[in-house]
Amino acid sequence: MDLGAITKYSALHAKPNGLILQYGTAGFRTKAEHLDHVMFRMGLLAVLRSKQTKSTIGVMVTASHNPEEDNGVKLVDPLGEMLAPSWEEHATCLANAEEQDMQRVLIDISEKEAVNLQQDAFVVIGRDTRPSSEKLSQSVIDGVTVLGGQFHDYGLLTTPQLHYMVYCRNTGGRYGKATIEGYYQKLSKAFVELTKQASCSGDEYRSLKVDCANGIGALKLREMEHYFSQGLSVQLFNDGSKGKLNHLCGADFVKSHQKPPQGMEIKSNERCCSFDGDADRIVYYYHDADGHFHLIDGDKIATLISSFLKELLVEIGESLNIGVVQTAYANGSSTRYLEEVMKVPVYCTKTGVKHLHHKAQEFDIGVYFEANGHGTALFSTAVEMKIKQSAEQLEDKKRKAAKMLENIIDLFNQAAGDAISDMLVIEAILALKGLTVQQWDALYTDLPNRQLKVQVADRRVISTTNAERQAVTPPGLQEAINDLVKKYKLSRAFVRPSGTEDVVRVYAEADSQESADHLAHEVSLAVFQLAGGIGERPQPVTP
Ligand code: 16G
Ligand code: MG
Repeated sequence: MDLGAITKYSALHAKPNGLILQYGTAGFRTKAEHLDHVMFRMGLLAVLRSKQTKSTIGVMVTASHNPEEDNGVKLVDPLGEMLAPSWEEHATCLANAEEQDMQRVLIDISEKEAVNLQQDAFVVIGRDTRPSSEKLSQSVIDGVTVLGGQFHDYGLLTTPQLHYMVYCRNTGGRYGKATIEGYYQKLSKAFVELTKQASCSGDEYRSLKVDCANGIGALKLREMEHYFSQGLSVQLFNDGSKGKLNHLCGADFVKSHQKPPQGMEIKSNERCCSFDGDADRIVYYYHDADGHFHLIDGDKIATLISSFLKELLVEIGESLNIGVVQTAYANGSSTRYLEEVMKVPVYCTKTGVKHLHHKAQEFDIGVYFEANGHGTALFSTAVEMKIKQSAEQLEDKKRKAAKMLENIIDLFNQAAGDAISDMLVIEAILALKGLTVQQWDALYTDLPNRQLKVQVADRRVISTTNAERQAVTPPGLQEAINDLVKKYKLSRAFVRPSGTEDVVRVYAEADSQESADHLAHEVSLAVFQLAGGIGERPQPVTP
C-alpha cells in the first residue's frame, strides 16, 4: 500500500467535518453533495475486498428510488450478492474515519481480513442517470487507482446489470458474457424462445406500457427493445426526456401511493408496469372498466411465478423443493394463498434483499420478492443441470416443459432482482398461460393495508424479532400493538426502524381500508408515545 499516495489523494476527497454515515440496507445513501469522500473510500475498500476474495468486485453508484438530489453507493460481492456483513462494518468505519486515521483504518481492515496486498484487484463500476453520478463514479475510480486496482467502468447501467457483470466475470463466462450486449442477448434469446411456444401469442400482439421512473431503465430498455420485439412491444413513459427522476412516478411511488404514475395515459384493462430509478424493482397495475386502479405488487408477482414453476415441475415429473421467501410487508392474503391453495412453503425474513436472497438459496428453487417489487428466482446448480438433461432426454410433452424451464432459468437474473428480467418472465408466463392482467390479479384479493412513518428522537430504541414482526423494545410497545390489533378483523400490524431513512415505519392491514387506516394510526400513536416521538403527533389518515 502506498500510504503516502493514499493520504495525498484522500485529502482531495475530504470528508465534511462531523459527517457520520452508515452502510445501510443497500449501501450508503444521502444528499449527493456529501458523498465524494465516501465514493473515494469505497473505491479503496472494493480493492481490498477484491484482493481478499481474488475476484472481481462491483461498485454501483445510485440512490435507487430516492430523490434525484440524493445519491448512494453499494459494493457487489463476487457472486453478484450484497456485500458480506463484516465488510459492511468496515465500510462504515472507513467512510467515517477522520483524514488522519485513514491509513490506520485501511491497515486494520487488511489485517483483520488477512488481505494479501500483493494480490491483483479488479473492480467494475456502474452508475445511474443522476446528474451527480458521473462525477461520483470518477471518485470511486480514483480510490481504486490509488490502491493499484484495475477497473472497468461500464458507465450507465441498471443496478441488476452491474450485478450480472460481476457474476459473469467471476464464473468464467459460464453464466453469460460480461457485456451489455451479452446481457441483452442472453435474456432476449430465452424470452423469444419461450414466447414462441405460447399457443395464443399468434392471435394477439402483446404490448405493455412501462413507466421508467425517468431513470436508467428507460435507456436500457430502449437499447434492448429490438432484441425481443418479436415477443413483446413495449411503450415507454417517463423516459427521462423531460420529467425528474422518481418524481410522481416509478415503482416506489405507485406502490406507496397506490395510484398510477403521472405522465402515463391508461386505458381500461391495459397492462402497465413501473420500474424504480435503478430498475431493480417492478410493479404491475391496470384500470378496470369502471376506472378503478388495481395494483399488482411483488407478492402477486411471486405467486404467478411460483405457481408457474410448480406446474412445470409437475409436468416434467420432478419433485424439487421450491420455496417462496417474503418479508413482513407481504400481504396476508398472498401468504395464505401460497400456503393454503398452492401448497408452497413460505418463509419470512427481515427487510432488505440480502436477507431474502440468502434464504432463497436454501432451496432447489427459491422465489423471493418483497411486496415493493424487488425479487427474482434462484435455481441451484444441481437443478439447472438436471433440467438441461431432461430437456435433452425426456419424451415430447415433458421435454417441452423442461425446455421452458431451461429458458426461464436463463431469463431470470440470478445475481439480483431485476425489473427488466422480471418483466420479461412475467410477460412470458402471461403469454404461455393465456392470462389477462385481470385474471392474474384475481388469484386472490389483497387485504387493505396502510403504511405510515413516525419521527422519533432515536429510532434505534426500537428493536425487533421474528423477522421484524414483533417489537422487543421499548418495553410495552408490542403489548400495546397486540391490544390494538385485537380490535379489528383479519388484522395484523408491526413496526420497524427504517434502514434507509431516519423514521420508524408502521404497517397495518385489516378487513377494510378504514380499519387498516385506523389501526395504522393507533399504532403510530403508540410508537410516538412509547418510543420517543418528536415533532407533531401522528394525525389520522385522511383517505
Ligand atoms: C432498500 C432495500 C429494499 C428494502 C428497502 C427498505 C436493497 C437492494 N434494497 O431499498 O430491499 O425494501 O431498503 O427500506 O436491499 P426501509 O428500511 O427504509 O423500509
Ligand atoms: Mg432500486
